[in-house]
Amino acid sequence: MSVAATECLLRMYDEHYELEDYQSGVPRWCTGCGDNAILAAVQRLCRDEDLRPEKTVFVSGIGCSSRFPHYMKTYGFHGIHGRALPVAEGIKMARPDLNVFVNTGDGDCCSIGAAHWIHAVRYNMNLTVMLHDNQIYGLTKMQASPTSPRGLKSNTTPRGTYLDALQPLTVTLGVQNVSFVAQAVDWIPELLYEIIAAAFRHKGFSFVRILQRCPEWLPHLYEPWVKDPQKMLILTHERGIRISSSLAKVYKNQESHDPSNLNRAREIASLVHEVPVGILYLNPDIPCYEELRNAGQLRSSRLIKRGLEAEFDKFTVWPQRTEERAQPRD
Ligand SMILES: Cc1ncc(C[n+]2csc(CCOP(=O)(O)OP(=O)(O)O)c2C)c(N)n1
Ligand code: SF4
Ligand SMILES: [Mg+2]
Repeated sequence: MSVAATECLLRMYDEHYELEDYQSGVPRWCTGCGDNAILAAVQRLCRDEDLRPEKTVFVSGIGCSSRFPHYMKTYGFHGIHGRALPVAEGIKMARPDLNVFVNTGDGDCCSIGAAHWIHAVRYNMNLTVMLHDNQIYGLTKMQASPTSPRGLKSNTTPRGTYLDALQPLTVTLGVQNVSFVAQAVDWIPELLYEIIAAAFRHKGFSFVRILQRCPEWLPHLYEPWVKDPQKMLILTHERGIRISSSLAKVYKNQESHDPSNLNRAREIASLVHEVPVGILYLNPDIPCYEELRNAGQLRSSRLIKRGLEAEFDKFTVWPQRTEERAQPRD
């Protein structure tokens, strides 16, 4: 065998990864927590896409769901509550070549991090964002979040919440430059995987809201939809996702939805009793901010040094030359 062929085979071997190559530690989530299903789907996706671990970053804020980066054998940043998105944007700006994923909770994204969320949609950077929506603050032991249903009793709302829940899908669909919005549920692994995979393949800010069960604090929250498949509305389309025939026999309530139809996407996002699952909206033509700004231009150490020196020079007060000072005045 020629040297070139051997090298080629070695490279192929090197660049093929197994599930174990992405698995790190033993997740500390409760038994039955939907975060486990999301982790399994993401590890499969990394394996199937052969993502190089050293070229992949998971960024999170604070919360149960935000422990996600600890369980991925890639780069990771378990950040500050509400700040996952700006950190991820900074990483993408400096290193547009990396695969950047964000895992954020409903408190993390829709409460303390809400301003970052809105602007991140508008900036449309190429990130894959998973909103783990258990409709509660899980880590801090059951406080109401903006997505909690009206009337929910919690530690901070002992008489029940007074307001209707904020709807992450309709909010995201209302922001300028929105380019990808989908919804998944942790209890249909096949679609969870397909939807996260489509989000990853989309170039732009891919926002996936995942209905995530928290058996510890809200064990019955999603029960009506888990128990009755007819309450789910599966969105299928050649430009969206397709479902297997075996799944189609169980989830018969389907709609062929063209994800380029923004108005229909908004109507679907506003449905009250049915839970839509699939891709609501997709627009591949929105430019990514990192490309508009030529991100990554300061990556080489030589260029970084030159850039820093140019910045510092702006503030330098040059000392007068000795000979100029020595000149007697007339
Ligand atoms: C600045 C700041 N404020 C508040 C907290 C306390 N805190 C930690 S996690 C959390 C909410 C987590 O809820 P969510 O984002 O929904 O994640 P989950 O635990 O449900 O996955 C809060 C309020 C904090 N760590 N930092
Ligand atoms: S408290 Fe809820 S969200 Fe947190 S790990 Fe347990 S089940 Fe999951
Ligand atoms: Mg939560």
